[in-house]
Amino acid sequence: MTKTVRLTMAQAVTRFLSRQMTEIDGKKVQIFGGVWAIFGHGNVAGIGEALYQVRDDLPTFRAHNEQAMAHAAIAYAKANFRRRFMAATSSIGPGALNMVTAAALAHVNRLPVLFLPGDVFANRLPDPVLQQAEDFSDGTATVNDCFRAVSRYFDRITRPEQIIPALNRAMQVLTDPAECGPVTLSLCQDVQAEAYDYPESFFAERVWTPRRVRPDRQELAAAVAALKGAKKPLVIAGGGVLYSQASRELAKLVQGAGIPVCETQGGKSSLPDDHPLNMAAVGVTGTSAANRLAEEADVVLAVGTRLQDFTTGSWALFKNSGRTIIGLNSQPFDAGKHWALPLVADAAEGLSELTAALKGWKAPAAWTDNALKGKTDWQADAGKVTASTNAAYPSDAQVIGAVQRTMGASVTLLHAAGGLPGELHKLWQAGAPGSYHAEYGFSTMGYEIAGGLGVKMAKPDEEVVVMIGDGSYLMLNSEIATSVMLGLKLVIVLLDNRGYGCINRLQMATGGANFNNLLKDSRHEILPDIDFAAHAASLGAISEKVTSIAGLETALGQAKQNSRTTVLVIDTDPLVSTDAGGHWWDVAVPEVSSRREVNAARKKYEEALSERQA
Ligand SMILES: Cc1ncc(C[n+]2csc(CCOP(=O)(O)OP(=O)(O)O)c2C)c(N)n1
Ligand SMILES: [Mg+2]
Repeated sequence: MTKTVRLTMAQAVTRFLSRQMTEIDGKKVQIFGGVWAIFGHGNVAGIGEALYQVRDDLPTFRAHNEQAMAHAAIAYAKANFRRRFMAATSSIGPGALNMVTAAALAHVNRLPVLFLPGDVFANRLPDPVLQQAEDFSDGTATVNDCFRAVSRYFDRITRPEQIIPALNRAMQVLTDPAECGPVTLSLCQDVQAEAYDYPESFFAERVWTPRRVRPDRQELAAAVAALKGAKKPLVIAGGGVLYSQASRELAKLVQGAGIPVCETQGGKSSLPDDHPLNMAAVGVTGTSAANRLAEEADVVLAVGTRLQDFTTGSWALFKNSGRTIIGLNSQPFDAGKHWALPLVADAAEGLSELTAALKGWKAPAAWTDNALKGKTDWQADAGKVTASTNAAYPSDAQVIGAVQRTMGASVTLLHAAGGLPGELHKLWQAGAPGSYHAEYGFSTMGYEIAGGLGVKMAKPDEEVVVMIGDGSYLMLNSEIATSVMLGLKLVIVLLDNRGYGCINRLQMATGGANFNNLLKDSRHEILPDIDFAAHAASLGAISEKVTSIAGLETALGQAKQNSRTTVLVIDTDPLVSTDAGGHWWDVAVPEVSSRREVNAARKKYEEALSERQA
């Protein structure tokens, strides 16, 4: 007879989660690093009580905002190269929906996270319960259906035994490199508390190791033939290189064949910035070194990238009309994009097999030498814009220079939205794989601080530096208090340009009037003068407003010594961004307007559109 144990559905969930394992560097560890939770009536009695039962095996962390706690969970998974992840549980209604944006963030970035929002009563007897939205025509609809569009797997648990196949499926999705993304198990409040005789075997320890798919023979042969015929080959390294931890295999291939590499936002730090063949950032926020090559490349080996518009310059960057793209990706959806020759495989496996098959083949030396020279030219340009200054309002690039000089390349640098992603993509000199943590798939304002917290949980011994604009800071800063509470130190550099600087610049570039972006251009009775240092101090951080680049460097030196989260605030110039490098980006400009500036921008826009090769 099957041995069973009588547990509530919620108790079964937490017990199951605590027994899922993985292996890192030959050591067995829990695959769930913990559960983030904010309780309400939809989860406190069910999941809340069940988390208490396992608190010594599976830690629970409390946050101040459900979106932020999900950000922390997602960043934790990314910093662990998807090898370990977390769950996040909320009440029903607003608590649950606060996590929907984060679910989309994880979906876009292909990152694993388990959402456990509470849901309405499956028995429907007390309806409508507090925070229940009633659908007039569909009795099965609840607000948690919003998660469907942004989950790789969504399920609503309306009977306690449904959790058995649902958690099996959840683990498959969370650990599959191709399918990987958010899983939402929407847990009806009454069912969380219902008991069932679960088979003991359901709670057996399981060890999940990442699947490394090897290439199909025909696809490999086609890719090798294309590369061997290349005169101007280029590798684009995307986030998949990091997720697969394939940096060594990438270096081996490109060093052997003399192929220059460029990196997407997600793929930056695949090779260290000082690797001679690393042309660094590609695309809209790319370096001149990378973009020059991208324009001419005849064979583009795109590894682990979604080929998002920032990478392809909205498909106007790759100008060689005879070009072939090889899509090396674990996900066929990505591998075959834009008529690429698909090479469906794990990045490390695919790169190794390409290296073996290309043995002895080298790209024309003139192409490789040209790349090396382009890199030197770019480094000279980058050095100019990041140099120190006495200006009252330094540029983002000058602040980046100060952070780089003081903190070095051994820190993990995190950012997500505003003007910083573009500047950091070009200018940050990354060190080890994963030391550059950009959330630029969804570019979610407010990811930064909570994301930094998740990274620090994954890498407690490393210095985690968060760079953030005033807009992002004001959108979501509450987890500064959590970082202090948990003793997880962050160094946060806040660039205050008094508004949405990058969108203001985009508005001007598309012919718009300065309107509703910078605070001064927005409807106001009193122009805000926000004391960010005082705000951060009120949340428990050490904080300081610095007035110069030199002052920032001194304060950063001190921040390294601090054991508590430190927030350094500096006023910056909202109008300046780095001209060097870069590429056109498709942002639709109005076809008719009464504004002369818009009409001029539209003309330029139409010219740029004609460059696109769809
Ligand atoms: C949640 C969210 N809302 C809106 C946007 C669009 N957006 C991108 S950057 C930006 C302004 C960011 O301001 P700030 O953080 O101060 O950075 P800055 O542009 O000034 O460098 C806005 C509104 C976004 N990316 N995310
Ligand atoms: Mg700003």
